[in-house]
Amino acid sequence: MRGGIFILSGAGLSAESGLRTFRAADGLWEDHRVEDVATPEAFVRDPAQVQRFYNMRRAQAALAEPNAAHRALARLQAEHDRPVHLVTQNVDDLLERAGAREVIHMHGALAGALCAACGSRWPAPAAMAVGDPCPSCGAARTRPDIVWFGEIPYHMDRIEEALEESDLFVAVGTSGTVYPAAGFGRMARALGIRTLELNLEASGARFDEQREGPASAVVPAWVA
Ligand code: BJW
Repeated sequence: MRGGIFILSGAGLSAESGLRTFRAADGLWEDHRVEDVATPEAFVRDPAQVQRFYNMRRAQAALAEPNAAHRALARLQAEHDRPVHLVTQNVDDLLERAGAREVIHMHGALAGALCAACGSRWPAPAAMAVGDPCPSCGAARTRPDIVWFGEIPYHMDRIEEALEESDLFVAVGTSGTVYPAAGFGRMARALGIRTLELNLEASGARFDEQREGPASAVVPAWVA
């Protein structure tokens, strides 16, 4: 049965909590593009650099606080009488720290470590090091539990089900440049679902309605 709300968030949701977006002018990390550090190939080429990138991101996320947009989405999920599916491309835990439940992290989580040998997962230490052994199998092939370019995003079946039971699709703070998330709006329209974009600046993708402004203003105003 339809009636739910599907909310897809991106880096713009956490920008006002002090976490950088990827494709803004300030989106470079030590002069590297995200495409150069967030790939399996980069991890093979220079694992220490990739671990440094994610250790830095963990440190930044630990210092960040949820902003008014995270809190508004958590409140909407708690108070709405139909399901509110929070699907995020973000790897921080600011929605959870704002009180949200069941956040679907399609690109993984900074808080997780993953064994490339046996696939087991465990909480990542604040600083992962190259060659840290996997607690389950002992292999020294541990990595951040993050979906890099060329890898299949997590929870795709759940995401598809959530979309099919929704009648409103809302994209918050995402540039719509990275697939498959970039295709969710089009999928929603094909299913006859109304689409809304909340972004600092319209992304250029087609939506039924667009509201421009910082997430900390436009999200609470929409939820109210
Ligand atoms: C504000 C704001 C404020 C600012 N308030 N708003 C050619 C064609 C089509 C596809 C491909 C292709 N070549 C390769 C691909 C596939 C590839 C892809 O899409 N590449 C594109 C670059 C072309 N995708 C993949 O490889 C994915 N896997 C895949 O496709 O597998 C195949 C498959 C899928 C499904 C089923 C079966 C098979 C994997 C993608 C993994 C993405 N990983 C990253 C990094 C890891 C996570 C991390 O380290 O954090 O994820 S890349 C990076 O981009 C990160 C983000 O989650 C993702 C999206 O970025 P986001 O969130 O939109 O951020 P920005 O910076 O782009 O935009 C910020 C927005 O906020 C802007 O709009 C601002 O206006 C706004 N904003 N301040 C409100 N205050």
